[in-house]
Amino acid sequence: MIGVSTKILGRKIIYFQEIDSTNEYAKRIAMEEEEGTLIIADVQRKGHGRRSREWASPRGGIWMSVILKPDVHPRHLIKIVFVGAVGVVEALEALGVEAKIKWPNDILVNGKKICGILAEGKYSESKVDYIILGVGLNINVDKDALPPEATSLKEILGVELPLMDVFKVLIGKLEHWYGIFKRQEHDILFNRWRSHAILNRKVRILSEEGEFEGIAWDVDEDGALIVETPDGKMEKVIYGDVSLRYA
Ligand code: BT5
Repeated sequence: MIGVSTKILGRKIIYFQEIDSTNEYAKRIAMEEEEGTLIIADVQRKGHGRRSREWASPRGGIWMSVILKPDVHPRHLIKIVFVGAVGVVEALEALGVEAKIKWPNDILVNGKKICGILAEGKYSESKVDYIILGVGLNINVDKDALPPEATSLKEILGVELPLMDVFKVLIGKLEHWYGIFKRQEHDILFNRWRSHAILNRKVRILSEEGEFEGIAWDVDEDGALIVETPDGKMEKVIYGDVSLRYA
């Protein structure tokens, strides 16, 4: 039994030593489960990111997904990834590690990715069935088990941390920011996000429609990235199948 002090997140915890993917499992059971049910595994055999990109999930990380059922209009669901990002950054801050958010879903320390967030939902035009907030955080993971552009808390701190301690801090922060989201205090969420995000930077956006360069200035109230192109036009880039590189 894992003792947690959160009220919603993790009120039911389903733990696996090994699983295909906690997000996939969460999607399979989401309709029958109450809000807050959390799936966590020591190892994922088929952890994934956006567009089925592989997510390395060996022993030593937190690989978890939480089922959420907010009573909000589906257009707000995009903001769940911002809840995840701010929660993770604050959890790392509580452990003495300064992290930055790279829009839309990467958390970096010293320019290297320590965490990825994946929100996947089921909803109609007017109603949310569920949204799964998936978080993959590298804690005691050895460097050689990760892609070269990744890092872990172990690499940064030089010591291993008890996974359970990090987990408890993390879900406390996620619950706090999920409460703010549910109360529709979106300004508070975005302002906090901005204070940790890498903005005012030259970026290159890659999407299926092509590539363009510009300066990332801000996010709008829907979480779209506002990029100024070299001819002075402001383009809005929507979280989806895009990737962003710092130019
Ligand atoms: C993400 O995707 O960053 C979201 C990853 C979400 C993982 C969690 S773990 C629990 C839950 N269950 C799942 O199956 N998924 C979620 P994306 O933006 O598409 O980035 C993927 C890219 O990150 C890969 O192509 C690699 O370059 C890099 N990568 C893969 N594994 C990594 C790791 N462990 N740490 C850092 N970077 C990694």
